[in-house]
Amino acid sequence: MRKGIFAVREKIILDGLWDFAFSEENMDRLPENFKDVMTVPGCFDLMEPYCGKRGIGVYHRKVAVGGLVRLFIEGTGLQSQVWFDGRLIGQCPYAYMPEEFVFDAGADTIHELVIVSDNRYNDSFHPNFDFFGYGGVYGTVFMEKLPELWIKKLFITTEDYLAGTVRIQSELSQSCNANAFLSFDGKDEFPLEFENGRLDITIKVPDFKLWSPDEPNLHRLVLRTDCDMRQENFGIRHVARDGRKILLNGKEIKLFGYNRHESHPEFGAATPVTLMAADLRMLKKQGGNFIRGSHYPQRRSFLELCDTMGVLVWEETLSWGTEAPELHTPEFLQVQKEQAAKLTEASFNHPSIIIRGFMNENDSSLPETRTVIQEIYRTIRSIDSKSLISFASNRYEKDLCLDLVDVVSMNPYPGWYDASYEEIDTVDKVYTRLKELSDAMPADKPFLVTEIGCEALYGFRDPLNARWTEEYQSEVLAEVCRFLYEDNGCAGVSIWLFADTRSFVTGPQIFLRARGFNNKGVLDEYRRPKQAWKKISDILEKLKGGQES
Ligand code: ADA
Repeated sequence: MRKGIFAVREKIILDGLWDFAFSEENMDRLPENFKDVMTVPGCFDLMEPYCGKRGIGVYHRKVAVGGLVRLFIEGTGLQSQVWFDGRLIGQCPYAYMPEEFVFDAGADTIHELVIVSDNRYNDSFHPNFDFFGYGGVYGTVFMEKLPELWIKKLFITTEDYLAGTVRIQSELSQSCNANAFLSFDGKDEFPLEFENGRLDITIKVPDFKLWSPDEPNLHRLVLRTDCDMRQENFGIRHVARDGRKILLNGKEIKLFGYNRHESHPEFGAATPVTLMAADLRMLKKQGGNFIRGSHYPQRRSFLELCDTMGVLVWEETLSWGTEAPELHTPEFLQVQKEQAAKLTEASFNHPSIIIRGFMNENDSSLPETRTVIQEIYRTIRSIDSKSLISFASNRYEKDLCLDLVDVVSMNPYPGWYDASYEEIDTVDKVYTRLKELSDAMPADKPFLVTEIGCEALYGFRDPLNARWTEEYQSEVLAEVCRFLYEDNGCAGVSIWLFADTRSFVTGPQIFLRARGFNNKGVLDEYRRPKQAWKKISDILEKLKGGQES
């Protein structure tokens, strides 16, 4: 046991002002002159004179670096290319997906880094998606200088939460033997050995504490070799299912929270970390514990906040309402599998992620969809042996794929998409429909209502309490809470939607989306609470009072 001097990787933060050029046409080659500047992170299509335009935004900056480097990009949209000194380094094919590139940056001097962000729709981001497709660089960008032999992978899994043991899987960049040292929370180091570039051990964390939403205790692991060091925060926690229940650390937990888009009218998908933190603080203060990260990879900074603040997360791949024949093509499956694998690896060590999701509202009422779901499930499971896996369905009783996943998740909209000429409102249908749906679902799996809600325009109050009023939304969501907290075999609800979110601004669906926003937020897009926010807060407060007494 000893303590040593660490070889810390030199990190170069690349956020800030970049040169910028834009074209609505394809480009034959990268521009040589940049007449404009743009901030990173940032969405160029929210900045004049590019507001709402679709085309190619080229970001350029100089960087003083040399040797082997790792470039990290926290997410871009809708797809991007990365160039270094005029050489194509790699692609960011999927919006929101964090990407990393390892390459030789050459001599230690000034180099040119370019991110080409194309915000035109593509095969994995269609114009009918009910959330705006932003261009630009959504999150932080940095480079790290790597030693020749570097620690490539570091996965930490809770093995036994009662004993505080974790499995550590690590890989070096080369298949060789190497001495290593491991320490937890700055305490004594343990000597270890990589054999043929790999390490796979199970070890007890000294003085361990469990992670949970109420007590989000994190541990810090440092793994170092003679020439490299990696540090990771992790939490010791156990997620399981027992019949209809979700268990966290052996105890039943009911999930309550919201679907949340990484979106703000002025920042688009490049929301500042302060806004993310403010959102999560509102959720926690209300009494919620769960966010469904709809409908794409979450920013690493968001997951770090959830780990630290104690919020449970469903993370999912990018896709929205895919139907046959696209759903059954080998290309679509390949893209989903690639996304699922990348995402599972990228967010592996975040204790906040308890459910890994994929393919929102695909047509799972078709028998041919079974293989698609099976293959994506297997892809995730081959990397992550512990998390619960699910997809959110809008096929309800007709779904043919529910036996293939760990958690059954449904997006019903009683009270909204069931309008009739006879009634101003259908609030009375909400509880009964949810009960009916719950009763029809398999008894041996947790059942989640992953979406439910209705549109309300901020500030619109009306004595008729009709659809689009704050009053109507408030009444519907009160019924949803009643359903969740009465014993109906429902393990959790994520209300659609946390905050109003920019959606279609073109196309035939704009008539469904007043102002070009999905207005089902319980907060508006600037996070101003609608009536329902207070109503839900009061309900949760009362329940808490009831539990304590
Ligand atoms: C679906 C979809 C959401 C949103 C919602 C709505 O359930 O998953 O992204 O479009 O409907 O508001 O209609």
